[in-house]
Amino acid sequence: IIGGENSLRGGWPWQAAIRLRNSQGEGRLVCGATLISSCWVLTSAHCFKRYGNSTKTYKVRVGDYHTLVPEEYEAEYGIEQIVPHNNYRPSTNDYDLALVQLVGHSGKCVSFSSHVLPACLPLRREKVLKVASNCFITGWGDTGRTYSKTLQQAAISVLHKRYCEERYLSQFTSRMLCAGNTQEDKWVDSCRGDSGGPLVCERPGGAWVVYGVTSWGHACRLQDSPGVYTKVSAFLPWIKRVTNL
Ligand code: 4AZ
Repeated sequence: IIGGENSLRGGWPWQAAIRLRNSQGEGRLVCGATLISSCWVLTSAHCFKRYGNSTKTYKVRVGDYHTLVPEEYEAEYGIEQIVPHNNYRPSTNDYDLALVQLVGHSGKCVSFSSHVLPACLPLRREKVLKVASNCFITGWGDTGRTYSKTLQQAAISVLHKRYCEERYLSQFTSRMLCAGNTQEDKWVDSCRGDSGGPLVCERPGGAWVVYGVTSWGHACRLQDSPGVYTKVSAFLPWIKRVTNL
């Protein structure tokens, strides 16, 4: 996250991380993800481009804040199944969404706690610009110098789609959200390593809804190059079909 700040421990309890299983001890960060139920996380399909679709390659960590310090709420799960969207093609950014099922039994995988909870899904075709305010992106990705060891957060504005259409032309589709911060003095963006993680907003009433999944952009720090997020509200029938939620 560029232009962010340290989050509070437990402040974003649906934030998950997809990490490599078998590399030198720690297992490096591959992508962010969002817990949407006990056994499913939402992430972007392009997260599996580099290391492939084999479940054995990865693990999913929940409840984390500092990546190098073992913490009370943090836990890791194996992966039962990786389901990238069928229409995703690695050569474009459209349909950049995947569901990851965790290993568990009889519908229970992650145990929820104060620091580990799912985010709400949006309603079908829900318009984030109409209903939501107070939006944030979160992740352990590039801060401009290095990946962050602590979970970063940044307030971000969902922008009118025209803003991205003008800059990204036909690469920007109806299955994407455009977000950034247009203040001249403070540029906020997601970056390498944040992909797959959430763009959440608070609905009136207080529910936190995952409207976007961090997907792509021209750069992380260029003023005027907003970030592009997969629009979750365009994929609800698919999410329900795959997860049976
Ligand atoms: C990336 O390389 C990446 N600012 C993620 C998000 C954005 C750009 C690049 C959007 O994973």
